[in-house]
Amino acid sequence: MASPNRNARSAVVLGRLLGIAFLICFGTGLYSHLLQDPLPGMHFATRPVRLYQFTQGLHITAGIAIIPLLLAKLNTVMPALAQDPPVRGALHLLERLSIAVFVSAAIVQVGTGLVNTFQWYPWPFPFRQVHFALSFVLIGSLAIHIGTKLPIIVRYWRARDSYDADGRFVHDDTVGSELPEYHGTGTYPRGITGRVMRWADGAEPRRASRPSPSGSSGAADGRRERIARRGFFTGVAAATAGVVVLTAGQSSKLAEPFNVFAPRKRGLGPNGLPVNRTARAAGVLATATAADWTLTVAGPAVTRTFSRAELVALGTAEAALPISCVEGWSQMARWKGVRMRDLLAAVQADPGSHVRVTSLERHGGYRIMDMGPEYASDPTTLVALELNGATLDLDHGFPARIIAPGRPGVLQTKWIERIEVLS
Ligand SMILES: Nc1nc2c(c(=O)[nH]1)N[C@H]1C(S)=C(S)[C@@H](COP(=O)(O)O)O[C@H]1N2
Ligand SMILES: [Mo]
Repeated sequence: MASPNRNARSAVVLGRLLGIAFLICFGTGLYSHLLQDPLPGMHFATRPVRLYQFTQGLHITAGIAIIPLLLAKLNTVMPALAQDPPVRGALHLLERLSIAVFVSAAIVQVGTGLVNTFQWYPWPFPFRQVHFALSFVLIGSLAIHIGTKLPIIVRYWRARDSYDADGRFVHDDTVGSELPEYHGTGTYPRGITGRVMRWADGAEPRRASRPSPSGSSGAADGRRERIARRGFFTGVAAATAGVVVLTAGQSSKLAEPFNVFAPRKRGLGPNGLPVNRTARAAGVLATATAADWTLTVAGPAVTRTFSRAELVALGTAEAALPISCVEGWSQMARWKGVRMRDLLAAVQADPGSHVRVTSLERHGGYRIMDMGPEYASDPTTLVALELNGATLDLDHGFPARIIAPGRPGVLQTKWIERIEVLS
């Protein structure tokens, strides 16, 4: 009986799924990156307000699904990795190099990304920049890989061309570098003991299933092969669905009851919302609780300062907006405060301005945040003072924080002290 998964058709089926997952990750990742580092003149959608919750949830979920799919794919093509001779010409070298680059980049990308969702950054380099650069290495080597494998992909794209009437996998020896077929027990070409994978050679019949080594009937052999294949793919599907369902609860309410693996749980934390960095960790305990705290709003001509009591008197606007962290957790919340555009009007600035917000935090990448006019003028963009019906907790940004629609959590600046109109 042939191996259930060590054939070109299985490699193509898994490759398709991986290709989709990598493209989802690339697209949603690019979107997330540009939201945080926009190119000049870029404008972003502010509706639906949960847009980023959706795209980033997709990013993390597809990234997690890649893990079992990649393991299954590596298992499927394992014999080809140990092939002999290792290189059979220039095109083959390119093909093998692109796979080596792709697999190692994928392991680093998915591994560091996964660790990152647990808010753990144990490396000395800036995660986002490295993740961004590596994504182009990944997509580039993936494109080369797909290009060099195109004949096999086309040939085995549809199931009905890959199996004979008995359900046995059918080899096509016209395809040059395809996977060897499982062929009994013995030694790998490179001296690895195990099941022998023989390379298709001219002696084998074209477009015909191999005769059964056990001598059993084709139909019985085909049935066993089908059952084994089904077992393999059911296992892969269960593993993939398992990791997705057991973590998606951090960004989707639907999957919430099954959230076993994801680091953040809904509804836990002050004001019923998880905290990403506490006031203590941010070093703002003293400045955020100081009685003389004020918010400065600097317009092109007029600058005003507001005490918290003055803001509370103005702060009657409400909005339902999620915190959607780049690390994959999201949660909807009810906010109350002063509209950004009303504060801009108070200093005679155009509501369609670029705005820079500064936090009380002295260090780190969250200290300064810029927002474009699409956010500054949006009626749901608030300087928030209340969260879920109570005063904003110190860990959620007291005395005041920013909340805006459709933006990553990193841009929802806490413990703010200054709003500056840029243009
Ligand atoms: N000043 C400041 N603002 C910040 C942060 C921070 O560390 N410092 N963390 C950001 C991140 S990464 C997220 S996800 C949200 C989380 O808000 P929460 O802790 O109120 O849930 O706050 C954002 N605002
Ligand atoms: Mo975050």
